[in-house]
Amino acid sequence: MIERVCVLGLGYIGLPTSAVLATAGFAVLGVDTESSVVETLRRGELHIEEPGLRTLLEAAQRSGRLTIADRPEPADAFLICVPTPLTPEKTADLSCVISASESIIPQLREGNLVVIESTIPPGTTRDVVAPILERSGLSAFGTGASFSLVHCPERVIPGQVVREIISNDRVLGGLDRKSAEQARTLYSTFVEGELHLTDATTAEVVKLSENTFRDVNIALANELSNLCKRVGVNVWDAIELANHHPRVNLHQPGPGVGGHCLSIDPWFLVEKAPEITQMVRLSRNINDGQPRLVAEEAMVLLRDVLNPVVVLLGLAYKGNVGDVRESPAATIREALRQEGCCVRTVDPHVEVPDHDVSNPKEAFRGADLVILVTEHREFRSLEPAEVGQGMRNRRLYDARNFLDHKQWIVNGFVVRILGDGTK
Ligand code: SAJ
Repeated sequence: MIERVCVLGLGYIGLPTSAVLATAGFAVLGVDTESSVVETLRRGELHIEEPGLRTLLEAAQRSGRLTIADRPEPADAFLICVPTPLTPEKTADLSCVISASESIIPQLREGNLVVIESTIPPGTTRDVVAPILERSGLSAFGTGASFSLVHCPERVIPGQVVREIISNDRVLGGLDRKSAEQARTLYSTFVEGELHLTDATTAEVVKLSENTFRDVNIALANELSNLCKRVGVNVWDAIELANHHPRVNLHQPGPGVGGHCLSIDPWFLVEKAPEITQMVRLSRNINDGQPRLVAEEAMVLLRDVLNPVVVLLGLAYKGNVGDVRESPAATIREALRQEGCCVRTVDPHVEVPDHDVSNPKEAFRGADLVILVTEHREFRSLEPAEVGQGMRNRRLYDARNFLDHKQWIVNGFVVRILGDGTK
């Protein structure tokens, strides 16, 4: 019977999961090794932006069942929700998963359940995490297994985490069947989607396949976008029409693929078999090339301007989130600065660093070009007349086909759209 749950890592996944578990009736110990995170949460404040998370956390804190700490304590179940970044060699950096697993060793008891929600390369649960946990003296394998070990990959999309953590189907990949079944008793208490039981390595591949599917699809959209430019077609119209086919679902082109998932996870497949994952690698490279392409197209729009001033709308990796991890905007900004541009950034969801102008009106003063990088809903209500007032040149590059271009043209803007070869 699971009553006490210890969640390791209080980021985008661990924090909402801790809160959901507490509201579902478990006694939850949320653990983070970052002291600033622990202090912020103990004050009842949030260190990340996610719609609905504040309300969820307040409910968890009101329940009195959520405690925040900097180290684990004995529990019935341990959930590892720590990041797995990419090394410079484009392999998984498992150091957080390893240290979280090691921190459980002294707490592990017979009958415990350990779940890894972090995204990991195939084989990690069995070959890396299990041997670490067995240093406790308990056994993970075979008929003598004395604790359960499961990979249950998180699948929530930033921006809709609070809803999806409950509504999404989950894959429970156990080291053995008993492990997967024990995980089912925990997840069935708060997941409304279906629970699919499988083995740990299959679950690892499933998770990586999901994000790779999306990354490859976006790479195709980006390649088509560049082709459309060449042949004088508007890619947005072409994709919209193609998607009327009952078996076609092309994704959207854009300034690049950011965030902590799509831009990283496909490499975990490549790392395991570089010679047979060529499409995965090519797609990654295509998507990684998009920010540079945006910068190049911006420079074409600025070729007659001396000392150009550019305003980037958006620093976050996608619309309506405050997450800047792996954001294409940072690469675009850097590339434009290298070209000699003065670059300012406006982002209502992100605390923009000091050297940028965070007051939108100030940002546009004397500028030559506005680039829409991130599709934040706030940018739709920008008034082109107001934006253009202080600008030196009224030019707009929309890398997401997001703004109401007619309004901008009426107000004297020269407008270019990524992937639109008709202009
Ligand atoms: N993007 C495009 N074109 C599109 C869709 C997205 O250029 O058509 C870009 C976005 O602008 C963004 C990046 O891709 O920069 C990734 O955004 P996303 O919304 O596709 O996904 P993430 O990274 O926020 O979340 C993904 C989700 N995975 C899938 O949908 C298969 C989510 O369900 C996962 O839980 C999450 O990765 C994760 O944590 O792995």
